[in-house]
This record gives sequence, structure tokens and C-alpha cells, in this order.
Amino acid sequence: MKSYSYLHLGESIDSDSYVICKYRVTTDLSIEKASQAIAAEQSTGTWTGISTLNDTVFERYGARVMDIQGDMVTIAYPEDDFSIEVGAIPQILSVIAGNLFGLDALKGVRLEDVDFPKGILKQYRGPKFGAEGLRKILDRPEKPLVGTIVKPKIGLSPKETANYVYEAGSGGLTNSKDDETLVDQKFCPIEDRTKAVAEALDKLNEEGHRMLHAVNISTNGEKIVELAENVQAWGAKQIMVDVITCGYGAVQALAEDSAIKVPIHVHRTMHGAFTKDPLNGISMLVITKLVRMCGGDALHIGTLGVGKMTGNGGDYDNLNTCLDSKMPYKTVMPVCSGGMYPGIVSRLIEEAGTNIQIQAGGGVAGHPEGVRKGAMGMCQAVDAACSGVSLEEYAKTHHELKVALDTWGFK
Ligand code: CAP
Ligand code: MG
Repeated sequence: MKSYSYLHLGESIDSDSYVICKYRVTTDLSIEKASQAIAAEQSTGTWTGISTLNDTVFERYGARVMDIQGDMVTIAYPEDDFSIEVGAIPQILSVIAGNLFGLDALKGVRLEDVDFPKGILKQYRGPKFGAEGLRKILDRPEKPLVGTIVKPKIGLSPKETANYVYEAGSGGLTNSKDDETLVDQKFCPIEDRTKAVAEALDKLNEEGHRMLHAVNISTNGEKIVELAENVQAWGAKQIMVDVITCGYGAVQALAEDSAIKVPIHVHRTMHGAFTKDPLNGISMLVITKLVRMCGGDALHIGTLGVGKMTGNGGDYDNLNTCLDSKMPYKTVMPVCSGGMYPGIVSRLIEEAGTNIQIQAGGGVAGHPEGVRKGAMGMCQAVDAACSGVSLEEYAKTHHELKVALDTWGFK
């Protein structure tokens, strides 16, 4: 049986004909052997030589280990290894992030980054609205969007949810959203909730305040587009989808459905199961790239080390990937959420800049004087940071911010 080597160290390739992945590899074998095991398993090989593999197939479709730097391995997969069917993230993932995670040859492996050739990128349309589109809808050209997550996560009735949204908007927030675990429970049916929230948003609009609320439509594949169209008909101005639990195909189906004319807020619940371990799993950077390709308009990217969720230092990469011009699509609004409160807003803006959506659940609903004042406290913190005034100074003349700072302090 002829044996083939997948090692092409130091060779040059036309990078626009390959999907190029970076893997962090931990192994008891030599790193070369482990890298070959990945390249073989994910392209033309298996654990042994096979009589059915010939030179032509190997040359055309074999993955190539291009570089090894310490524990970081670069593998290039020929473009033709990927489906030509328009938009096939499931097939892409089964190549670049599939069986390799189970290989005994590896103690750990983490897909850190991926770059796609133009031929694959052009199969995707990216966001319909993106960061700029959201700003246009909200008539908020520069300052960060300031949002809330209706809290408690579950248990409020449609009327109570709408009331929360109205209070948050009256306090100045530009955005609100359902929490990731709320979809269509008995205590808060999605139709009633959507209609009640739409009324609240209309009332705010009549009072001169623009606001969006993302209704969580995360559900089964065969139903998700229909549910999105329904909530839109019931008055929803934005929808939310949990990308990891519903899948990239769900985001893409929603973004590419011509009947859906509202922006998509993408939540990433469950991502920590495979992004948190620095030596095993898939980085959030990869997820960010895929969401941008599939058409998410806003995406949770972490809080750059200032909030409650672990960032692994990768949040900056997520932020840049939402906003840079490396991908041929509109930009994605980066959402910084999780443990946000007024006392950390300045630090967040220092780290992230102003082209972000800052989102606080507890940091609004936990304000001792209620949701409206909580919203005011958040907006005042953002206004202070954007005008270069310290939060302490601004709080001298802004009561709601002062109460928030007295309650939660600074970070
Ligand atoms: C935030 C939140 C969001 C997290 C998700 C929550 O609430 O609603 O789901 O931000 O994390 O349930 O924790 P708080 P990430 O503002 O009350 O913390 O954005 O990192 O995916
Ligand atoms: Mg949540």
C-alpha cells in the first residue's frame, strides 16, 4: 500500500484556493505525527493506508500541513474539499472541526482561526443590516447602543415584559431583548408577548424615542423561519436566535429569507462548552466569522475582561472580526453583555471603543429605584464616558448614576 505524507512544511500555496486553519495541538506524539493525523482524518486519509486512495485524489483533495510553530499547526484544505452547495456551514464544520476532536493521537486540539478563500466567501451574503443598519434604524450614529435583557430571565407575563421594555425605553435605552431561555412558555406565550412589546415600542416611538426589542425565536429547524415571519407579522422589529443551539444554518435561513425584514440579534448561549478551554475546542473567533458570513446583524462577543463571562483574551479578536473590512460583508454590531453595570462602562468603552452595543440585565433591573432609573443610570454612564468625563464627576449632577455607583461601585 502506498503511503502518503500530508506534511508540506515550508512549501508555498495559492492561499486563495484553500481554507486555512490554525489548530493548537497538545499531544504525546511528535507534533508532526499529530498534525498528519488531523490532515489525513479530515481529508483523504484514515488510520491506515487504503487501496482506494490514488495519487490524483491525494494531490487534489489531501489537506496540507503547511506550518508548525510550537503547538500551533496550520493546515490548508483545498477549496474543492468543500461543498459547492450554496452556504454549507455544516459541511465546512465537519471538515475543519469534525472527527479530529475525537482522535486518540491528540490530548487536546483547539481550532483557533480559519480563513476562507473568496470562492467560499461569495456563497454567503453577510448581514442585511449590520452595525450601520442598526444605527440607522435607531437614529444613533455614534454613541454605543445601550440595551437591556428583560430580567428575570423567565417568569414575567407578556404585559409585565412590555412594561419592562417601556420603562427601559423611557429611561433612554436603545435596545432590549428576550433572554436566551425565553421563547414560548406558558407564562409568556410568544404571540402575546410580541404584540404587547410592539405596543410599548409604538408608544415610545410616538413619544419620540426609537427602540428595538429582539424577540427570541430560537426553535426547531423546520419551524424557525415561519416563527420569525409570524413574530414580524405580530409587530416584532428585531428577532433573536441562539446560534449554537439552533445552528448556523438557522441564522443563514433567517438572514436570507426575503420576507424577513428585521435585523437579527445573535446570542451565543452554550458557546462556553467549547470556547472556554484554552487547549481544546473551538475559539469564539471562528464562531464570529461564521456568524458574519451567515448574516447575523448583532453578536455577543464578550466584555473584554470587564464583565461576568470569561473572555480568554479572545474578545478583542471577536470585536475586530465584527468590524473589520477583511470580510466582504457589512459589519456586525458587537454586543458586550454579561455582568455589565454603570460603574464599568467607562472601562469597557476604553477597551472596546464606541461602536458596540452595551447590554445590562441585572445592571438595569437591579437599580434600587427601578427599571427606568436603572436605564437612566446606564445611559448616563455611557454619556459620561463618551464625553470624556469621569463617572464620579458626572454622578455629581446625575442622581440615577450616583445611586448605581453607590450600589455596585466601580471596577
Ligand atoms: C446577561 C445575560 C446574557 C449574557 C450572555 C445573561 O445578563 O442575559 O445572556 O450576557 O453572555 O443571561 O447572563 P446580565 P455572553 O446583564 O444580568 O449579566 O454575552 O458572554 O454570551
Ligand atoms: Mg441571558
